[in-house]
Amino acid sequence: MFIERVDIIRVNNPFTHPFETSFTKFLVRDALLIKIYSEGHVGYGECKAFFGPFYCPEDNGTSHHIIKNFLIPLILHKDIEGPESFIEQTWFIKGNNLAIAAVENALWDLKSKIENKSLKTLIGGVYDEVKVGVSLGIEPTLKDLLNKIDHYLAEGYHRTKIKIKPGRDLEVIKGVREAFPDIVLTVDANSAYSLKDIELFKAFDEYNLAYIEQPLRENDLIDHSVLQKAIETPICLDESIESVEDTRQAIEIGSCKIINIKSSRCRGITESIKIHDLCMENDIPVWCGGMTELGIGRVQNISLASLPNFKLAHDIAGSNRYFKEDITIPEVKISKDCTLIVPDDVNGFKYEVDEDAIDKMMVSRDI
Ligand code: OSB
Ligand code: MG
Repeated sequence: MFIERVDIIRVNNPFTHPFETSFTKFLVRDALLIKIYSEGHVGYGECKAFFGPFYCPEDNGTSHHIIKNFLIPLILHKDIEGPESFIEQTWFIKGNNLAIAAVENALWDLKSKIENKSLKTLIGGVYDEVKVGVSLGIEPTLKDLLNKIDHYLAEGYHRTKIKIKPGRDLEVIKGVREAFPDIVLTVDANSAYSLKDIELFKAFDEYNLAYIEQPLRENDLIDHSVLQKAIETPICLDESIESVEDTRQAIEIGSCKIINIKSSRCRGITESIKIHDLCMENDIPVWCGGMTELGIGRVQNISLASLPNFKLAHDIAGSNRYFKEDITIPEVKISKDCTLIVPDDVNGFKYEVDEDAIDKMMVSRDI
């Protein structure tokens, strides 16, 4: 594919309700979109970075810089084979996975359009629909959180995940469990704890959590292994897993029993498939994580989650979970039994990007 042009567009889309994690409180989804033009087609990618370096060291400023000054020069006015060969070319760049993934994702979209095959077909997906879970932020009071849980259970969400942080953990879990004794419940600490908190995590065992997501810091594979051996509840790694090598090490030393794959955190779909395959060989179920993305990223997540070892409910909600308006036609919408249909050339279902919606949300562009 000969790459004729690349645009970087920055958009802002307000959340309908503030989303608070252990690291910050989000009011607006500030995002970078990438458009890659080739042979009469446009491939779209969404950079999953945030306005600041909270979830990982990247933010939209650093991602923009890396995309513009290091990634675009690798492909612009060049004939490239596709997303996999692009990833090989990024070997010299340390970190900056979210920036790399944005371009890689756009190249998958371009490949899909040029070959007229769905992403599901290109990567060998097997599911026609995927199950949806909900991720709920830290709320001002327990009552607010219980109301939110009630609301999303009524919509049929298959798993309820609540964010925790030091000081807002055991009491919250206890309160939620008492109110909802039977729901599939998980917690996400976003790396806010250390092994000093081991007694706290032992206390979580009483509440029948399906897993604890990323309790310790991202680099603490060894400490996660110590923690996993001390508690019954499975650990699910998120931030710690950026590559198939991280995955191999985590599995070898028993740092987790489940992995959340975010293609953005792992440089894209190419590496995510390898992580998926290694987990499958080792009986480690995976699910698709989310970054409160807009429609472009959301739709690509749905396709990735069609691979066979994506066995648990995903953080790929309908767009209306976070936003009043989104940037795909149709909007990403959950079905009656709270699943999302995987776009596919077999069922003929596909999403288009809504350029007018992007125009309305645009705050700057670099073209
Ligand atoms: O750790 O999974 C996470 C949102 C922003 C940053 C990190 C995370 C999250 C979520 C929301 O939990 C997932 C979603 O619904 O997109
Ligand atoms: Mg997480």
